[in-house]
Amino acid sequence: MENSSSCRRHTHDRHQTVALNASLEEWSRRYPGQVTAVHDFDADGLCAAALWKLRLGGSTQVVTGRQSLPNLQNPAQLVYLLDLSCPEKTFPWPSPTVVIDHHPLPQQPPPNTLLLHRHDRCTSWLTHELLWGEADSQHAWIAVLGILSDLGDSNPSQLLQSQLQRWGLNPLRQLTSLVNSAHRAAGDCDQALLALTLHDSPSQMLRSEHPSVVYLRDCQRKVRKRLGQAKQVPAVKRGQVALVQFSSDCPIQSVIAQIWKSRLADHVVVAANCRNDLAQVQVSARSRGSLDAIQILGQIGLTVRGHAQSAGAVLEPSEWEKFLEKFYAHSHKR
Ligand SMILES: [Mn+2]
Repeated sequence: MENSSSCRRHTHDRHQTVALNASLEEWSRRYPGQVTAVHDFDADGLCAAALWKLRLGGSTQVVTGRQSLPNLQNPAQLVYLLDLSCPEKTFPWPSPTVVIDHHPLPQQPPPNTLLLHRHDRCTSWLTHELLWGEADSQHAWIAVLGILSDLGDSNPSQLLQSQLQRWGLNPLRQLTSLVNSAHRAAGDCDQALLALTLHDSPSQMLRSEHPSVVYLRDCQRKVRKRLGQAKQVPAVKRGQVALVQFSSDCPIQSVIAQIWKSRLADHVVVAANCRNDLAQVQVSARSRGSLDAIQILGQIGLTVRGHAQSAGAVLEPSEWEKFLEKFYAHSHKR
């Protein structure tokens, strides 16, 4: 094992992309063997994986829960970790690892890790820049689906604006929803990855009758039905927190949180999906303006991870019950 000084970190410098590119090239030369990508399940993670696969052609593995990284059966010579943060101290595989990501950095990254990090990008955008160059490539539309999913349509990104002009907002939005429907329906995310790598343009993918796209449309119908049910549930407001609690077999809590966030400017929205099928509670928190969801929820005993305005957690039902007690107790003090 190499010591932690072999971990190279590039962030916040002036020529970020150039520096990141140079280190990636160096690492690719140093480890010319098989590559594997371990990636997130949402549109950003899937689009990053598609851009990676189109460029490097290795095997991919989606992580279905964000709680832990998988044990790889046959670790490649070089592993890429896409859109999944970088863990503290170790990976569950021995291989050197390239992390392409935009989440907060760990205090102590594992040894032999190359961190390609920018907090002002999403992962699909950064992956496109690193593997396909800064100009729009033929696959730029794939990167843009990740931007729409993670950063929205008003980000000043050149890449986003030029692709919006070329394809229009609606088709790109429809595809973003289609790609996200795989995990929201608790379905097979590899179908979304396959669909992204098989089609040459947004219009081609939208019109496609390929089984992967047909599958995604089925997922989308299921998600719409479940969302229609969960949208009926009212929010309970206490202090600065608005709680929406429901039970669904589809992990749609982030969509519900997003919907409520747009209605409630002065509250941290907590959407909690009591997954009876998994015996866990999946929590998604969203906030606007200067409201720091991580901090505000921390004060009432709910630890969520992620960004200040977009965070989440998975709890055991007993932990959730404890939080509910604090949530209601907290309100009496006000
Ligand atoms: Mn992301």
